[in-house]
Amino acid sequence: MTWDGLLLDCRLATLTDNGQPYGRIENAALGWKDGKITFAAPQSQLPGRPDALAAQVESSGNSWITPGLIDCHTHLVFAGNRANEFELRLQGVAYEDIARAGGGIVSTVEHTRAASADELLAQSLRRARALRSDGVTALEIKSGYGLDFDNEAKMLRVARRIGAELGIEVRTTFLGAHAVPPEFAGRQSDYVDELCVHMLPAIAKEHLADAVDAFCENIAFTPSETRRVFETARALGLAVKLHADQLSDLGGAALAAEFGALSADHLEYTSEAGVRAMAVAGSVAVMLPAAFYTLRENRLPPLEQFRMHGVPMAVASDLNPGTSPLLSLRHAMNMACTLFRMTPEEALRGATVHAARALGLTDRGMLAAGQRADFVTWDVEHPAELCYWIGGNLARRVCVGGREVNR
Ligand code: DI6
Ligand code: FE
Repeated sequence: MTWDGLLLDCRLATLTDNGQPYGRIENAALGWKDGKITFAAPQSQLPGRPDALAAQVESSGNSWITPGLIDCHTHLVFAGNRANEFELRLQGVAYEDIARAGGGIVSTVEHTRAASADELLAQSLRRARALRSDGVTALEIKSGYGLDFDNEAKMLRVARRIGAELGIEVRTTFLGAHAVPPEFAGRQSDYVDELCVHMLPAIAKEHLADAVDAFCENIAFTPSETRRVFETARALGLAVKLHADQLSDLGGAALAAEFGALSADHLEYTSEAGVRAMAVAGSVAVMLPAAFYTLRENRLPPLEQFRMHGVPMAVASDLNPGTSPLLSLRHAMNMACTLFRMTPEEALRGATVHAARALGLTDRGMLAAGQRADFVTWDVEHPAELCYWIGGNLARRVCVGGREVNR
């Protein structure tokens, strides 16, 4: 039983429920083989001499090590950007007026449709690299700026290529129900037909998406349209998740729960009934504080109720060109603490073990034997620093399956 690698002299934030803050183990060792963790425990419990146990043995110099960070909600594949709208909004132009003048999501749709797959990949890779450089080893990427089959498929294929190119895990989500494309203007229900009758079955047939999402909101799709999308997804055997209750309470959280959603995301306006329904369904509540920040919202998601009812909370970047041009998951964790009053430990669980659950992944998010050897060595003296420092780059070494990916 020779392991591929063994790190000695570690401080592990395992995020397991071992009774210690952060699932901490000091004076620890971390071993792996074939991409999976074989040992994550006190060094004194190693079953032999280090050099007899592993092909490569190294001291981490008492570094803190966490599971690889997982960004469970991004829209990072898109072309162009909306810095011009940022300037307009700062001059007092309303978001709705920008959208009416052909800006907003529709302007990103135009740019994304016009871009070749290679251009889209080049632009999106830069953002994915930024996330990876500060500790992200797995991420979700949504479509939703193509809004016809060919362009949605192009986005999802580009998303998968990002994973292959960067050596990280990418989970894809079909978000055809993000906005109504210009060619269906004024015919929203025809577009929902198109989604359910043609696009979703074709996406499923080509195995392009791991899950299906919708933007359920007054300015987007109604609860009954969302229900149709979810029923179609269920019939095709695809998991669902939902942009729910971000700007108003349409009962999105409860609707997601009714379909056994992996997660419901945003949730600023979620009622206690919605929270209870999520608890029963086991759906994860994904906090997206950077969108809250960018839109200068003031209604906080019901965190105390999530805690009380035992709904696991994740934290994600929501990286998108309109409401969250954020290139750091760690920065989202900082905002989750400062704006939403999550504890640093909750935020770190939210970007590891709970984020994994929001993606339906059970083989990562913790440092424990049998989990994937996705881990990050950090330049910090305490894990709370991962949420405390704003900006900068604290990840020293980002490893996926035991292999360093950010050299
Ligand atoms: N919620 C949002 O806030 C964004 N999409 C979504 O579903 C906005 C995306 C954009 O403006 O491009
Ligand atoms: Fe989003």
